[in-house]
Amino acid sequence: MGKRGAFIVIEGLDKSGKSTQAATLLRRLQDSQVSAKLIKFPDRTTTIGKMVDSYLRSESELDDHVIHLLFSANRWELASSIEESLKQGETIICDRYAFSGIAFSASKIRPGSHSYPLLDYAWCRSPDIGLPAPDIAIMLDVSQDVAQARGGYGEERYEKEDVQRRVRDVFVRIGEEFEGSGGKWLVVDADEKPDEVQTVIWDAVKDLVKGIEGPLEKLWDDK
Ligand code: T5A
Ligand code: NA
Repeated sequence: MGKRGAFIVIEGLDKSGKSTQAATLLRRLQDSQVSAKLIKFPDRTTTIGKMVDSYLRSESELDDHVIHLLFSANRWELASSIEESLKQGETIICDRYAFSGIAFSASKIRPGSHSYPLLDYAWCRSPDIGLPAPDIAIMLDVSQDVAQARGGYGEERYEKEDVQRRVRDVFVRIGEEFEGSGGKWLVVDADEKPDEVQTVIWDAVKDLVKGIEGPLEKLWDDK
């Protein structure tokens, strides 16, 4: 049996440059004759994705539990096609995944409280248990002032300084847990120029994209 494709997730705060880096990586893989495709979450094109999109633009209100489950359902919609592509030897670059799902929901606080969580961390993690696990998650870490200076910042619901600070804290915890469960979690300084960020990313994935012998793991499958 041939090798399977690599599942590469790019995560990070808002405006950390995820989409820019994901697109550059895709071009580089295609130039190197690696079969690869780019997907992104939320996938705003599906029926569920349209509800998520409307919520993010503040055009609709949803209970916080509901929006969390919709983000996860949006990933489950694509789970079997991700598995199939990887099996066929295609590498997948994924712009945001389940880690964003936990980070943005678990960092919400109860109205009127300074730090009391609105949603339990373990509850936030649970709907994504069993999704295809990435072979590497690359976390683009951007500082607040750099992110705010970038195009489009502040247009969507979560693009506020206090939200982003709490999200970043949850990302740190998620990274530790993902590493603890045997996953690869790479934090990259995303304040740097696009080319410099890409160099670090390429270095981390260049062996993985040659294909992987081992099975695809399941996310948070700690038993
Ligand atoms: N969310 C998401 C959840 O709450 N739960 C979930 O489960 C998931 C999956 C939308 C929101 O949804 C939340 C998280 C988000 O708040 P999105 O659709 O991924 O998620 O958001 P986008 O708006 O597409 O992406 P971002 O706003 O986060 O931006 P990116 O992709 O990080 O940044 P990018 O590449 O688009 O760049 C932004 C700007 O900066 C420039 C670019 O040219 C662009 O103008 N730029 C740089 N400038 C200087 N130096 C660099 N290194 C640069 N890199 C990019
Ligand atoms: Na993006």
